[in-house]
Parts: sequence; C-alpha cells; structure tokens
Amino acid sequence: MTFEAPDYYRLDELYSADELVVRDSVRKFVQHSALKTLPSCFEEGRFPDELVGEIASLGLLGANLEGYGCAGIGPVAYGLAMQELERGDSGLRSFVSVQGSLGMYAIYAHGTEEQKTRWLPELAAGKKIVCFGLTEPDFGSNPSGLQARAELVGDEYILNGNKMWITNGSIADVAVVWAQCDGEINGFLVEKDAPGFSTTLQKGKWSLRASITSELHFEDCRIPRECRLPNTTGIKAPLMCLNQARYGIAWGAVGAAMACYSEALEYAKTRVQFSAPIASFQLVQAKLVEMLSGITASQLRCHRIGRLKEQGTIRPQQISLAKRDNVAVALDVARSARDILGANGIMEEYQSGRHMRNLETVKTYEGTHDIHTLILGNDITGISAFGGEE
Ligand code: TGC
Ligand code: FAD
Repeated sequence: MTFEAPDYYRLDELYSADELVVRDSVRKFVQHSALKTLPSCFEEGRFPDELVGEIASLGLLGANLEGYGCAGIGPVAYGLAMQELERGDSGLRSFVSVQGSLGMYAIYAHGTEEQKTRWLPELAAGKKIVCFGLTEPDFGSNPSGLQARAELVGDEYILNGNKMWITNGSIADVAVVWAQCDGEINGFLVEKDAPGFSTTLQKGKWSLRASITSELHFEDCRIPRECRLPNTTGIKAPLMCLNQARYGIAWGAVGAAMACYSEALEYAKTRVQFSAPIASFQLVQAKLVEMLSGITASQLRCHRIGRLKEQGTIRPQQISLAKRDNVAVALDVARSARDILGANGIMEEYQSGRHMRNLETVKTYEGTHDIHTLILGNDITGISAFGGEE
C-alpha cells in the first residue's frame, strides 16, 4: 500500500524548511528501509538491531540534545522525526525514545561532565545502548514508592532490587537505575557487566513485539561511587526525563494514526461490496471523517506543544494532555481502520492491526491514560485525586 500523509489544515506551511528536511529524511528511511523488516520483526518478536546504525547515522539518537555528538535539532523537528518512526512501528520509536529522551537525557540533565563525555557520544552513535529502569513489579503508576535500594559502602554503592518492563533492558550496555538512597530516590549508572546485575527477557507480549522488554535484577550489585548521577535527589529527577519521552510519544502517536488512516482510505476506495466501493457508503465515510478529524486535532496539538517547548515555556501538564489525547485518538483510529479492512484487518500483511496492538502499550506506558487524566484534574482543580496517604 502507498502512504499518503494526511495534512488537512496544511500544517506543512507552519514548519520550517529545516524541520521538513528532518521529517522527510526519516520518512524516507521508514518507507524504504525500516518497513521492509518491521512487520516480520513484530511477527517474530524480534528487535530490528540491524536498523540501529542507520538510525544513528540519521542523527536520531539524542537528536534534540546539544553537543557530545548529538544533532541538536529543535523540538518540532524532533517531534516530526518521532512521528515518522512510529508510522513504521511504535517499537522503533520506543527504542529511540528510551535511548535519547530517557537514558541520554538523564545523563545529559543530571550527570557529571565526566559521565556525559564518557557515555553520550557513543550512545548518540548507536555504539552503546542505554535503558531506563524506573518501574518495579509493585510500583508502576506510583514510582515514588519504589523499593530498589542503594547503599554506600566504602567506595562502592551496593544495589538491591528488581525492575520490570524495561525497554532495551537485555541489550543495554548501561542502565539508568532509580533507587532509594539515604531516604531519597537517586539515579545510578549500572554497566551490563557489573557484578550482581542480571536481566531476564520478558517473553509472550502481543504488543510492541519489535521491542525488547526486560526485568533487571540487582543482588548485592556493586558499582563505583562515581556511577551515581549527582543531580538526582528526589522523584522530580526521573519525572523530568519522562516529560521528554512523553513529548515524543504525543508526536509518535500521530504517525501510527496516519499510517492506519492512509491504509483504511486506500482500502475503502478499492474494496467493492454491494457493487460499489465501500468508501461510497455513508457509514464508512463517517468512520474515515472521524479518523481525519482526530488526526487533525492531534497534529495541531503537536505543533502547539512543539512551539511552546521551543520557547521553553511548556508545562509538564500540557505534555500530559497531548500524550493522553493523541494516544487515545491513535487507538480509536487504529481500531476503526482495522474495522474498515474487514477480515483482512486481522492479517499481518496489513499494518493497522499491528499498530492497534502496539498502541495498547503506548496507552499504558509513560503514565497511563488515567494517570494523565488525574495529573490534569489536579492541575485544573488544585485537588489531588490519586488516593493513598498524603
Ligand atoms: P508529585 O508530588 O506530584 O511531584 C513531586 C515533585 O516532582 C514535580 N513533578 C514534576 N517535575 C517535572 N516533570 C513532571 N512531569 C513532574 N511531575 C511532578 C512536582 O512539581 C514536585 O516537585 P517539588 O519541587 O514540589 O518537589 O509526585 P508523585 O510522587 O505524587 O507522582 C505524581 C505522578 C503520579 C504524576 C507520577 O508519579 C507519575 O507520573 N506516574 C506515572 C509513572 C510513569 O509515567 N512511569 C513511566 C516509566 S518509564 C516508561 O514507561 C518508558 S516506556 C518506553 C518508551 O517511552 O518508549
Ligand atoms: P498499574 O500502575 O498497576 O495500573 C493498573 C491500572 O490501574 C491502570 O489502568 C491505571 O491507570 C490504574 N491506576 C493506577 N493508579 C491509579 C489511581 N491512583 N487512580 C485511578 N487509576 C489508577 N517502565 C520503565 O521504567 N522503563 C521502561 O523502559 C518501560 N518500558 C515499558 C515497555 C512496555 C512494553 C510496557 C508495557 C511498559 C513499560 N514500562 C517501562 C512500564 C510502564 O511505565 C508501566 O507499565 C506504567 O507506568 C503503568 O504501571 P503498571 O503497569 O504497574 O500499572
């Protein structure tokens, strides 16, 4: 199927030439390279490691960071790149989000000069992989309660605890790990061969199958004291990283929705039932219009949060609204596209079903839909509805 990118409100006119160059180069990579392997990777449950070199050479790893071998592109160009990657597969965008917006950003924002110089250039070049370990088996939506512990003994920190659902976990050369230390959450850099550190691949996912998801285990794991990220005392430090990734997800979700809409529109125009293309039926047209309407609203939201981020005035809650709503729209669009494709919609050769399954994960990670609702409810009323003890 060919891909026709919907742009009903001519948003292309609002992007700079440089932003469009980035968008188009990633679009080309996804169309001509990534989409050749992504559907089979999803089917096989395999991460496409053969794409990492090309992704790095396009400057997409830590693309919006300055210096240390990073491309230093603006927030809108970065968002458009995430949109195009997720047009391929949410797992591909996830890899880039975790590497750049979570792992590299944690080192960039919270690390020492030595940690930045040591890690960022190799991570930007795709020669090393990083993961971000915040979630634990019993602490998902509420990471403030996390139980992993780090204790300073002589010149080493001793880490104990478990992380779960960690993207890139089993392939990472270094893990950014969040643990309690002296009564506060702190970040640590744990290299893959640190004594007492092991990972387990989480198998059996029916969503995000082209992405690695792992448990991390720390049993009296010893790391040098220089591996603590110095500026990370408190939950605010990892939450700052989540803002970066949630911003990228808001854009990425638009890409997945655009892929599904394009596939459904082309299919509807060519599939004949009752002696007419199904696109000629009012009910099918209504579905296509709802899809376009949602996508257009999401595109406008992305453009606006991009410019606010550029100005440096964006608030985390504004990102929450975009992550929440754009993923919800994308999931609705994917489900409608699957429906319009009829029985073909459940087949691997069509992409809408794959996007639909991926988007169930995207709705849950980086703050579930409902957690973002509560973040927004708190923001507009001033009253927290998360429950639990104050
Ligand atoms: P709370 O009391 O609300 O806040 C504590 C301090 O942090 C500040 N803060 C933020 N700062 C920056 N960015 C944000 N988004 C912030 N949210 C809160 C806040 O102002 C306060 O600062 P201060 O100076 O007053 O101390 O903290 P809480 O413990 O009650 O937590 C609030 C809550 C529930 C919203 C938070 O825990 C949350 O967002 N939960 C969702 C967990 C989550 O998103 N996990 C994601 C794990 S990583 C992942 O999923 C990767 S997926 C792979 C991929 O991206 O592809
Ligand atoms: P829970 O927190 O147990 O939530 C279950 C349900 O309860 C949800 O519907 C939720 O909205 C609801 N709920 C929870 N609290 C409330 C409340 N106060 N009020 C109302 N409803 C509530 N984490 C990382 O740290 N790093 C990663 O790289 C990473 N990658 C991931 C990759 C995948 C494929 C997946 C699926 C997850 C990943 N995660 C990662 C974890 C992800 O961030 C968590 O799954 C997410 O934060 C939700 O936590 P949970 O799954 O424990 O659900």
